[in-house]
Amino acid sequence: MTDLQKMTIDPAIQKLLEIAEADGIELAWDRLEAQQPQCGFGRLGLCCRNCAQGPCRIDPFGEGPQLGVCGATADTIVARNFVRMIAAGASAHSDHGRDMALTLLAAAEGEAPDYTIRDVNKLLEVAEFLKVPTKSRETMEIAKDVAEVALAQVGNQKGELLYLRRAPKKRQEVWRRAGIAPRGIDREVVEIMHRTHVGNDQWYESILMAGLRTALADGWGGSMLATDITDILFGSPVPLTAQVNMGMLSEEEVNIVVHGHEPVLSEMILAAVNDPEMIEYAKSKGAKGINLTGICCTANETLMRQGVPTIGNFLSQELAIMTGAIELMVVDIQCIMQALAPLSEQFHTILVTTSPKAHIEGATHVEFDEHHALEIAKKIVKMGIDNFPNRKETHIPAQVNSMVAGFSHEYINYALGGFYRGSFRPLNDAIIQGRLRGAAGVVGCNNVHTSQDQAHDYVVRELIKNDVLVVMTGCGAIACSKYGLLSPEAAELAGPGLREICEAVGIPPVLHVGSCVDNTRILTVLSQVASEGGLGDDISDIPGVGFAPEWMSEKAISIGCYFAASGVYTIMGGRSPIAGSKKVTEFLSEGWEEQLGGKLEFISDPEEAVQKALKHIDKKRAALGLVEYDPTRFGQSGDRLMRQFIEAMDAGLPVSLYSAKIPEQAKK
Ligand code: XCC
Ligand code: SF4
Repeated sequence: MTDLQKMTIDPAIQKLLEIAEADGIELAWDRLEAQQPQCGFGRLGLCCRNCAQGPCRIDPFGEGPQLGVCGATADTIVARNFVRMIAAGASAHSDHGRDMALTLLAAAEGEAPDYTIRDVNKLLEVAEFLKVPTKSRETMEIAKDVAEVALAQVGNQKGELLYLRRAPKKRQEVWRRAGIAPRGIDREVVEIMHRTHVGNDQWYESILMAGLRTALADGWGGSMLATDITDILFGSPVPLTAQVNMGMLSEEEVNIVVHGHEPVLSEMILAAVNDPEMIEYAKSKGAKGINLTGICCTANETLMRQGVPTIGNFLSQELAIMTGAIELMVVDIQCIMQALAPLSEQFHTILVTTSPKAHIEGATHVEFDEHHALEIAKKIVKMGIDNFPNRKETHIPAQVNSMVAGFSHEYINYALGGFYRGSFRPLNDAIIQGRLRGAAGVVGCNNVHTSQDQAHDYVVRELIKNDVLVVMTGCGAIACSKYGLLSPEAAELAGPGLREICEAVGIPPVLHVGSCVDNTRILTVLSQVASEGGLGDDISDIPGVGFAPEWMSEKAISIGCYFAASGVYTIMGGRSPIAGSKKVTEFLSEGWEEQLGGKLEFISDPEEAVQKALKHIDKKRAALGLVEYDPTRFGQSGDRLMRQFIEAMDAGLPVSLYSAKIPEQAKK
């Protein structure tokens, strides 16, 4: 591996890294080097700063101190640090969910005129889950109640979250028995902060179970509400084609980039750049038009609903500015590097922060307010246009890849079951027959400790080769789309059984199901698969696994834990933040598996991770009494529609996979 390959496998980023090196521009990789050696105690989870008698550090080699000043053991300290990560991650997702609910409320009350209900069916479905009456009521009345119940869920104090009932009955029982059915979203997070305060919960098992309860409040609470309300406001995604990577920046147009997580902002920026007046204004400044692209999860949101191109994932953000082609980058919340502010000063790029919760020193702050959404969005876009004449030399890498995005759980159901009878039956049957060995969710970030995208790419290729259907979200989905794995052609890389299904149903072997909060779509799919029959009656019976090969954020820890608590064997790549305690490490694995049927393990070697995952899938198949997976049994089919679709994509035609127009377009 060359030095560049050790940093990223993305050729576009490699090219920009060379320029950075030549120009002496400092990036995350350089700052990582400057950080060496990183604190060994912190790395293992063995440093406690929870009170002013510390910081206390436990010697992992058993020679130095084994107890903190208060007597806390390594196990307690590691567990406390870990659940605080869960609490932070769950807060991020759930606060996002709260803001979506507040936007829905404002829209329903007529106070946010730029938002409307784009998916009434989804509203009705959610209303039912939230016990909001719908019969002979106006849409906006229902929407108002849904928003209010959603907000009440966030602040709920007693009982259980309503969405838990979406899980298989058996799973709900598991949670109740373990005492981890979450009561309210805010309550669980607050309780973690309380528990981990000095002198409180000091038994690692009890701390970690409380952590799971908080993670569940995220997965089956805050994040699930965020996904549902986003679908209500902006429409449930259906498959569409889109383009990804830096080559989607334009030499001739004003480049506006959205980065962050909340579609409330990015959807309005999209509306603003499509405004004819704005386009005319851009032309008056010498540009050919306005080009909107995105980074990270807000990009995933607009990608899967409107096909807005994505130019990169987490580790691409600094390099995007370095192209010199971005007039304005507008950010909202989460995963935005502070380094963007000083970096953008070295170029002509204007960095605009918009959230009252996410200011960056040196950036321009234009506070977003959903009550005047479009007006503010236009103001921001205009700032970008005005900056176009300041553009200097650009370095836009040519890399572009095609992909299909937009597989909501509703759509997977519909695609598999056909037009008239949406159902997960075909998926279950495929697993039962062994055409599919199993299914996997591969999600999560980039992490500067490992080569950007490499683990995502490796894990996904191996899984599909072994006939494991993969669903992806977040930066992982962006990673693999850059290498063509989310396009229909990738069926060629799949094992024979999976390839056959891809061709028959017309889907890629890797499905993009959305942003990080949309990991809840995977929970919904798993629940429906479990209820469909033939694969046991709980999520933990399904031959499936979860992966976060390049995780770095606290949100990823919360996600990993709610998957484990939902019964999924979940593997996190990179370094283990609990390595300082053998007991904690074992408890998350064997301990949780015994109680919950799911477990969480940190495995840094992707090869080992894949082998363990396949073994687990086979173990679950055997437990269900299914035929042993045999790759030679399937794979004789072909499909005309699929080939036409691929041709149309190659010709650069903007086609939807299920559009009736495909055949004619493909013929041209
Ligand atoms: Fe952030 Fe969601 Fe991680 Fe990407 S994947 S770096 S959390 S943007 Ni969620
Ligand atoms: Fe040290 Fe205990 Fe205070 Fe942590 S809580 S800093 S271990 S004294």
